[in-house]
Amino acid sequence: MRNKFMRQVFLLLLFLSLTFLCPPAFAEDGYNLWLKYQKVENENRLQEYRQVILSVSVPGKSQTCRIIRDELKNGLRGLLGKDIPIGNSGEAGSLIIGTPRTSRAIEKMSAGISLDRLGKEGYVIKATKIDGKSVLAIGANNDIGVLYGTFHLLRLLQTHQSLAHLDVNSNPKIQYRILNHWDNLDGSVERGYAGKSLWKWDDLPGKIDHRYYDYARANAFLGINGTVLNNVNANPNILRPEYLKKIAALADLFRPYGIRVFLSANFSSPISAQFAFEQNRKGGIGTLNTSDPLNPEVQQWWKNKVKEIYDLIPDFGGFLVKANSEGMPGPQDYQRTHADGASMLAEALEPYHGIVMWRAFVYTADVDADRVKRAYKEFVPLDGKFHHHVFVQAKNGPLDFQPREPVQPLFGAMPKTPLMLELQITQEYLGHSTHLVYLAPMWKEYLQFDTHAMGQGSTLASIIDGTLEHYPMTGIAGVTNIGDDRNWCGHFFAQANWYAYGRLAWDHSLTSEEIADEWIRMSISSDSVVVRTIRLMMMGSREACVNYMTPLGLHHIMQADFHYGPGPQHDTGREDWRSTYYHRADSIGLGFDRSSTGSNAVSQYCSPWREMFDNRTTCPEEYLLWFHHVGWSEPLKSGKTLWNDLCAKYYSGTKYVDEMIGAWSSLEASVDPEIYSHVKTRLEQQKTDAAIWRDTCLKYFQKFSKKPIINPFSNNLR
Ligand code: GCV
Repeated sequence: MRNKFMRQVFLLLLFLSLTFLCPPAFAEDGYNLWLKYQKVENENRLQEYRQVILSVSVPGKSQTCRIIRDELKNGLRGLLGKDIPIGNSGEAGSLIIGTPRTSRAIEKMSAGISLDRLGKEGYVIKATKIDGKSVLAIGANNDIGVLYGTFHLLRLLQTHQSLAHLDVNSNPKIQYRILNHWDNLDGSVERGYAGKSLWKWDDLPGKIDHRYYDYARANAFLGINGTVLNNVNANPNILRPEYLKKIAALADLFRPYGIRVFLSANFSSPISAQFAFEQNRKGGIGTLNTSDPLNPEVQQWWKNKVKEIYDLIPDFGGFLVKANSEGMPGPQDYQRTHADGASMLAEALEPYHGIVMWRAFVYTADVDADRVKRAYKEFVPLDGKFHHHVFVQAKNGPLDFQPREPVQPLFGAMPKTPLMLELQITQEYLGHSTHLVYLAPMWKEYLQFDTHAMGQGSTLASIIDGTLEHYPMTGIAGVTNIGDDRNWCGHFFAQANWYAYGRLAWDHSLTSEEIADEWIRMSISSDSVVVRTIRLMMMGSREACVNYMTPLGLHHIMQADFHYGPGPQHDTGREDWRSTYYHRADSIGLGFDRSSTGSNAVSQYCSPWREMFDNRTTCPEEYLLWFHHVGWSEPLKSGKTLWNDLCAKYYSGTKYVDEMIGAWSSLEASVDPEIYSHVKTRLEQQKTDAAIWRDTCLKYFQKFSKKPIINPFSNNLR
């Protein structure tokens, strides 16, 4: 009896110790993003790392240095499976990390290599000898560069790269690498599909959610150095003193991670609520009855507000503004130009080195009958008229973050105004957080697009990184997909898009495949079959999405407002929000004629694109129905008629989703079970949705083409 009891106690103790002392190696809910620091499975690599990293020296007293020490302590313990001594003084260590000011060893190393060209944020990582001792050194001019270098090293370890002969020199290609949150003050997120806003306004500034630190770590890992906290459809209350205190608490927290805080500002902020009420319009938070940018009282109001902000947040980044767009107020309400409005704000910010990011997402109907021409027509005449602290921030395409659109022709057409590229990480038009769509290939398509603005080689990347037109400041913005869901992004694979945005913002020359590999290895597994299978799934996923939603240049044929499912027949009343306005299906054919005999949107592009887009036979087929109204029976490059090719594209899109399901299923035994079933469930929904897209669109267009729907993969006629 006693023995039985003792055995039970022993078993219970064993169970408790196994459960609590050795938690499962991989209990995966997606929270840890790319900061998992799993123990290196490859035994040879593990031994190499253990031999190279015997001890670490990170001298320096700043908060950033403390963060580096903590991150390394955690990271190395996880990756190397043991504690590595980490010192904060002296030079003893086989891994030495610092600036010439904090570390004599780094100072000595920097005598041999110049750190000057690394600027404020760059770093070197070098296997070298200092005082005759072999060391691995991470050096930079500033602590923040050192933090970025440390994360680079942690990425190398997490992806099992060799440290032998390491000689890395890294510098961001773009200066402002910013996230745009479309988060509202009530906690909702416009176009957010991952829960509510991260920012718990009611709790701030007193209560700091630990998640803010992890947000900062994840972003610093990527080199993201700015965050716009609130929606561009800005609530003026964000500039009230009580909110500024909350924002200052976040700014203090983000600062040591190199992240500056920016705010979306409502152009009507200076207007009093009472006046607005009397005028039956939306009010501001001021005392004035105008927000005319040329009015001295308005100018002074902004100067005062800016001073108030900088008193609380000395490194405040500046304002993002959506003006005279989708009902937002702006300078045109007073017959002033976008340049007048942006420059007035920039003047207020200039003494503090703040900037204005003025959005070019405008489409006032009376500018042109064709919506996609409007931003160009409004902004190009203003080139050279903006204050030098203003960016014009433009979306990648001229319409609105469609699965595919041609490049926004503003890029290359405003050489005197720094243009900031706005990408959308959240999948507003690409299946929200239900569809697996890896966006890096899409972003690369834009970045590599040769605008020919200054002859061959004038890529979009060279415009936004300033090498082509020598912009004095350069920037990129990504509308985030982050919310308070436990896994941050809703779909586990949507984390890859946040990751890819950050990596491309730092270095747009990275390939989509390289970025996918890094992400898979850090987030899922380093097993070569797993990596290859998932990389293949990811790489074709965006093209598949284009094919099952909007192939051959179709656009904006989704459900009104929700923008999730198909709505080729949708009619919201306003002409340029109707699907039929964009696809123009009729008995003759399909597509919007934007050629020189149509709306002439082609004229906004540089030669030779202008001529190529204009000509039905030279227009790249991925943009065919964007630029041309094509007859149902006209032949395409495939040899098929437009109608048959359209059917084939829709079917190939849905087939790809089937293939992704097959590929993912083959990995069931190799990936974490929670991740496996989370993704599997979403892929099944994607399959259903893709088929709905295909069938709804083809059946709708069939009413015009009067031709049978052909599935080229089964030869069924429908
Ligand atoms: C923030 C599209 C979206 C809107 C968004 C707008 C913009 O129209 O549907 O939700 O508003 O773009 O970028 O300003």
